[in-house]
Parts: sequence; structure tokens; C-alpha cells
Amino acid sequence: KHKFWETQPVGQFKDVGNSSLPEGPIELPTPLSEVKQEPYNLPNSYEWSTCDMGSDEVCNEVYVLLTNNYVEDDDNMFRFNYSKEFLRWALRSPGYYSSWHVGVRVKASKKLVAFISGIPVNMRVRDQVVKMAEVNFLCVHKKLRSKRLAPVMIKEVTRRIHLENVWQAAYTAGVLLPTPLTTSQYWHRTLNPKKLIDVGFSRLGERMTMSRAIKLYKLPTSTSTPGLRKMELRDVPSVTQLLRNYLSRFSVAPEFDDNEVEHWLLPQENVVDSYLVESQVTHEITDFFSFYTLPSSILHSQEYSILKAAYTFYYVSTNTPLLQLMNDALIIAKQENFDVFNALDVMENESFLKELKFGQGDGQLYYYLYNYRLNQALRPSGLGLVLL
Ligand code: NHW
Ligand code: EN5
Repeated sequence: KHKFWETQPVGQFKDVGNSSLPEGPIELPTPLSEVKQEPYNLPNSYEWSTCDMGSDEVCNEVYVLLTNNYVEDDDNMFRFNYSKEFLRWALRSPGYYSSWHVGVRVKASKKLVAFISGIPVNMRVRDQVVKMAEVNFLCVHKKLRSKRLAPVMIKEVTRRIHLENVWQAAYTAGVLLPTPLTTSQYWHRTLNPKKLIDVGFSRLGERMTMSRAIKLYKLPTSTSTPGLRKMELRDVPSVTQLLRNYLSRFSVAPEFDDNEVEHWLLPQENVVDSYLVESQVTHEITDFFSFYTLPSSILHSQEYSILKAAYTFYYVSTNTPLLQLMNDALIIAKQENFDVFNALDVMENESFLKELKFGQGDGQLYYYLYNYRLNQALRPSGLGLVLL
């Protein structure tokens, strides 16, 4: 059934529930000299192309490919529309390798027709910290689908990751593959009911009128937490400390240093928003939340072309209840004109989803590890990991 995935060092469906297999790497690293030195073969009219995301031109090519060909919902009504600034941020993180930003071009025209990427991250799995790649933005042009190009791309990015002496990876997908570490559910908090209904993102339920929906989802105009402010560069060490400590409670989570916190969490307009709570008395940083901006193209509306969505990212609550922090996040997102605020049921999100009027979406997100076996699947609440 999975002609490609059956050949890969990932947990197989037949082994689910078999806890006699040891936890940890499935295959051992090979000496770097034994890693295949030449790229995998592509069909004759195509060529590999390392994508320099620092180049405006290349970044734009990746942006255009994804804008027209990346992930859609099950009913093909919306397609992710990652911005150029977002892609640059997502791919040029601390320690990144350009060689892990892999494009496929048509030889004759040089048109970019496929892409896959990895970035390095230190991932903790229970008590082991493993240098891994986070693989994302796998995309094959719609006209080249079902030709088994994706397996070649996955093998090629794997080869390039091996060449940097990295042997494990983490990735997420909306499709079920062998075999998930956990299955998480998307939830959506309506901020702009009229637009969401107009474009078919949500529907007026039984006994719900537009005016009742507008009232139901209304939010205060200002935030409620004293000392809440935007994160600044000087806050990086405190946020790193808070986050490292908080993420230590999850079975699987990244380990961030100051550099990574600066990169991933310092606010960037239209990319990532981060807020924290500074004690009015001691000036200590006690709480923190962030969300990223990921619009979707609306594929069939006369009136609107873009859905502005915020996605919950990392947070820490020590003094302020998480429910209150996230309510303030919704208020800020509303002020910033987002249409919807999205979350998964990972980390401690279940503690606020229902109370803050998030509704279950029709999408799921499966989390995977490559070349690392876990004895039993985790609950989503055991995961302290958010991929973009
Ligand atoms: S998930 C988003 C993936 N992208 C999209 O959904 C965009 C729209 N779709 C497409 O562009 C986030 C194509 O449909 C793609 C497949 C390219 C998805 N992950 O070429 P064929 C990520 O980016 C398997 C993994 O004929 P296609 C994470 C499928 O099961 N495998 O299909 C990426 C089948 O294998 P099987 C996927 O439709 C993680 C084979 O591909 C997959 O033309 C990547 C069919 O290939 C998916 N999302 O192209 C893995 N979708 O065994 C990283 C399909 O079942 C692993 N397939 O026969 C780690 C590597 C690094 C290791 C380092 C140590
Ligand atoms: C790699 N990092 O399916 C990610 N989105 O629920 C790649 N549904 O937006 C993998 N179908 O439920 C991504 N509205 C996998 C996800 C792909 C995108 C996707 C889902 C997630 C989504 C929306 C729109 C559905 C349109 C029809 C949805 C209902 C919201 C409603 C609000 C009011 C209260 C009840 C729920």
C-alpha cells in the first residue's frame, strides 16, 4: 500500500502496539564517506536546484510555486498562502543549510516546479536530545502530480541532511502515513463571523442568525492583563528561560537557545507576534504567548481573495492563567484584523479551546518522526512542538 514509505526507517503500521521494539533510532548513522555523494536521478527534463532564500528572485519563485500548488483543505476551498517574508523566516533559522532548500526545475525553461526543505533543530524526545531536521514545504506542481516525484525529493533531502551528519527528522502532514507520533485536531476561533460565513469557512448553525453569531464572537476592545506588552530584543534571555522550563514538561519538544528564541519569537510584522507579561512590581517576565500569520487564498469567492488567519505558536503561563492570556491573544488578533484564530490540541491548548469558543475544524494534523521509534503514540497534549 505504501510502496515508498514501506522502504523507509519509520514506524510501520504492522508494528503499531508492539512495545517490544526498542525506543530510539531505527537505523544507525553510517560514516559520512558512505553517504551517496551524487544527487538522486530525476526524470530527464528536470534538474535539482538549491534555492538561496536570501535572493529575492528565488524566494519569489518558491512563493509563487507554493501559492499556486501548496496545501488545500479537503474541499479545495482554501489554499495556504505563506508570504515571502514568512518563508524567509521559516527557512533561514539559526544554523540553516541552503543545501536543505531543495528545488526542482524544468531544464529547458528553469521554471521551479517542486520544492522541499529542512531546517535544523535540537529536539528532545523524552530524555534524549537529538539534532533533527524539520522537513516542511514539500510541494509538487499540480501538473506533475502522481508521477512518484515526491519520494525522489524526500530521498534527496534526506541525503543532503545525512551529509550534515543529521539522521532524524520531524514533520507534520494533513494525511495519514506510516506512522504518526500523535494525531492532532485543528480548532478555529471565529473573529470575523460575517466574512467566514460569506466565504464558506464556517456555516450558520441551527437556530443561529448572523446577528447572533456576531454577538457570540464579540470580544472586548482592549486586553485585560496588566503589564502585557510586545516582546522586545532585551526580553530574549528571560523568554528563553521561561520557554525552556515550560517545554521540559512535554514528551517531545524542541530545545531553544537565545539565538533561536530571538529568531522564532521576536515580533516581525505579518510573520510572528509575541507578547509577554512583565510584573508591575518586580519587572520579571512571568508569561508569554505568540502566534504566526498564515493567510489562505480563498479559491472561489467573488467578494474576498484572502483569509487572514493567526495560528497559536509557543506560550508559557506561570502567573497569568492560560485562559486569560489566550483571550488577550484573541483580542489582539481581532485588533490586527485577523478573520480567524487557529489552534491545534497540542501542549495545554485543550484547557482553553472550548471556553474561548473555538470550534473543531474538519482538518487533522499528523505528527511524524523519521528514523526514531516511540513505543507508544503520544496524546497531542504530550507534544510541545509547533511546526509552521
Ligand atoms: S505536509 C504538506 C505536503 N504538501 C502538500 O500537501 C502540497 C500539495 N500536494 C503536493 O504538492 C508538510 C503533492 O501532492 C505532494 C505529493 C508533493 C505532497 N508527506 O509524487 P507522488 C510537509 O511538507 C507520499 C510525505 O506520486 P504527489 C511535510 C505518498 O504517501 N509523504 O505524489 C513533508 C506516496 O508514498 P507511498 C507524502 O501527490 C514531509 C508518495 O508520496 C506526502 O505527486 C516529507 C506519492 O508520491 C506528504 N505530505 O506528491 C517527509 N504526500 O509510500 C519527510 C504524499 O504511500 C521525511 N506522500 O506510496 C523526513 C526526511 C528527512 C530525513 C532526515 C534524516
Ligand atoms: C504543515 N505544517 O484542512 C501543515 N484546514 O480544520 C500541512 N477547515 O481550515 C498540513 N473544507 O474547519 C496541513 N472551518 C493540514 C491542514 C490543511 C488545511 C485544512 C482545516 C483545518 C480548515 C476550516 C474550513 C473548512 C472548509 C471546508 C473549518 C469550520 C470552522 C468553524 C468555526 C465555527 C465553529 C465551528 C468550526
